[in-house]
Amino acid sequence: MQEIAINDLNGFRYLPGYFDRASQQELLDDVRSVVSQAPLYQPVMPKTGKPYSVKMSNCGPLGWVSDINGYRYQQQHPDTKTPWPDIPSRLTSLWETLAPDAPPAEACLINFYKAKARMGLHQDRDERTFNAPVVSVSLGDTATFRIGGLSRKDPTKSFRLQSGDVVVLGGDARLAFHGIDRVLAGTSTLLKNGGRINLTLRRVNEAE
Ligand code: MD3
Ligand code: FE
Repeated sequence: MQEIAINDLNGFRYLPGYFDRASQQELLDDVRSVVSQAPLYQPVMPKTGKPYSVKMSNCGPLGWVSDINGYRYQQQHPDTKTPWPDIPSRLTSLWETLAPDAPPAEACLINFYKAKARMGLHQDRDERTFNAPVVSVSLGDTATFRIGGLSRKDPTKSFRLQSGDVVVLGGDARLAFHGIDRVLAGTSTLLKNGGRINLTLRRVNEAE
């Protein structure tokens, strides 16, 4: 376990190789089961309706969605209108291990990146509480991840996130600007047709 200080932000933990290959395969099977019930959909940006390059789904009581009207957490899949599947037990266990003081995770966002997909620099601030950390798992092709400070203008550092790596964003890092610059195609054999999956577990509401 290592904790890396970035731009004086505490609470960024980078856990390379947290999941071995067998565990990555099990997580992938979990993701396939979720996506068979809650298919990946194409989110679009509020106001402009421009599609993201990333496709998304969710599991848990709440899911993060973005459409022409805005970003929000909601209980139903935007296309099928049915509740999101449960968070697989392997991921609830991960949350309990890495966020032991936090109430249960309410949302697990699934991001799917094909080779050319990216995610611009942003903050995760659609939740109603920032006390709990965000826990993120990477599967499939390696990506270059960028993280800065609490202001968009702050300097950034970039890291490679490989299949099986876990990142925990707590403390001040919870509101750090971050994004995915690019996916390095062909760097993993986990996904037969390539691409990258990122799972982010989040608490949305204040503890009851
Ligand atoms: C730093 N996902 O879903 S994961 C997102 O790889 C998101 O798909 C990226 O940013 C991805 O919002 C990055 C690592 C990550 C996740 C949440 C964070 C880094 C973070 C929240 C605060 C600061
Ligand atoms: Fe984010």
